[in-house]
Amino acid sequence: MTSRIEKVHAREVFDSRGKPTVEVEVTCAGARPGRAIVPSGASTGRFEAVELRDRGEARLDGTGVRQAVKNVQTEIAAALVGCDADDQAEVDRRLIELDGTPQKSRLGANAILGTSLAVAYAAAEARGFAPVHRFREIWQSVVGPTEEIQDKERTSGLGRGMLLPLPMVNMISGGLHAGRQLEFQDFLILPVGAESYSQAFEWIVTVYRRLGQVLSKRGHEGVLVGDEGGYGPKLRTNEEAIEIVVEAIDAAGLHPGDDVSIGLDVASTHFFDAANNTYLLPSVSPKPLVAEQLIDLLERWIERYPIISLEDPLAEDDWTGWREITERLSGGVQLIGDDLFVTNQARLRQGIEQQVGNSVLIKLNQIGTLTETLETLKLAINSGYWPVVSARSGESEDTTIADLVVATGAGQLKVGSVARSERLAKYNQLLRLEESLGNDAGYLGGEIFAQ
Ligand code: 2PG
Ligand code: MG
Repeated sequence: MTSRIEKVHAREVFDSRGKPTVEVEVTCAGARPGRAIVPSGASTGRFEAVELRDRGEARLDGTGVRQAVKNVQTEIAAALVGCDADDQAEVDRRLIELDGTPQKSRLGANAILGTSLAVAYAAAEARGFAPVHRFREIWQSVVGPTEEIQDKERTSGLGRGMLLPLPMVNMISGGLHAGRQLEFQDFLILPVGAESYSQAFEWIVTVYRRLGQVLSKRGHEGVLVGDEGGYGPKLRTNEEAIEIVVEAIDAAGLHPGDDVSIGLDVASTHFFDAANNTYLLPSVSPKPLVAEQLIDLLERWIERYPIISLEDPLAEDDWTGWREITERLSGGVQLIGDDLFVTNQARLRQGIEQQVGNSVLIKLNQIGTLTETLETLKLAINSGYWPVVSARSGESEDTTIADLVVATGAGQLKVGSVARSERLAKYNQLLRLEESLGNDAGYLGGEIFAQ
């Protein structure tokens, strides 16, 4: 055994919203510790793995994670010390078994994920690997020696070699990330015409700057930002936000559609009235909308604006609405399930069987271990569903998703905007990887959507 786990340690640290979160350090014999920090969502899906917080305690309004930290230091450490950090699948299997609940609520998905990732980093340290190469090895072991990646038309080219991702970047924030100024959560851009990751990123930064100027010129706040660094202006309607982003793309000297397209995270679960099966969008209509009307509205916008990606256009429980939108729009638009699939293989499989969506957001902490995350990613690619690796709205200096998206060749990454260092930590790591990997990593960019 080259990477025997000697020590498992955890501490409470703080995320980009000043909320406590779990950091885990795992040390293999004779090596430096591997370390990971767990992210945290605000617009969480009901079916996500459970974040353990010290509810009921006065300290930090009950948001502390001391119990989760303690779980790592006691039960989890006892189960893992002596194990081989090179066997990620076995480590994750043990963690799942030790917890014993369907949503990892006993030990906490934060305790479990922090450990799972720190083990991967510890194995990298033990063998002197850069994290991206360790993640690559783990991905290959999930995919199998026979390269069980199937050539599905939509996802051909994904999941094989290493790839720098096409970034999907938040420009304007609404919903729960910006004090509910707008009902929709993210107004994003996808620099589909760029030829490399670094060019894509430069375009994004230019559009972001122009957007600030356009907002100020129109009399809006062009400086204040939401949880993910996107602007958080007080606009009247969701459509106004789209118009302003298009104007900013133009102002950057880029062509809306050919160079830079638009994506929306509708995050509709948060304005869905489950009792009546309706969507509450006061800025669009004083009367609640049924799914069909919301789809009509989105379809009109797709005709009017260069929108190529819609995330959670319908709520996490609205399978009927999801089926309808997939039937109507999946030919030309990426339909991403976030709250719907929660990186969960069983839910994604249900979606594939029912022909719901054509893309899945991949968030490590929605499911709680590295291996399960990669299993879901593999299922997506093999089923012709575009994977989009994603950060959470609460993040840290941890750069795991940057290394992971490159190592797996998943193709797309959603991190938030280009202001605020917990986001830039990832974008900058990608610049480093682009440089250090050179020809070992490709870039498909907007070609991903050519299939
Ligand atoms: C989302 C994410 C990231 P949160 O909904 O896609 O933008 O938000 O982490 O709050 O769930
Ligand atoms: Mg989302």
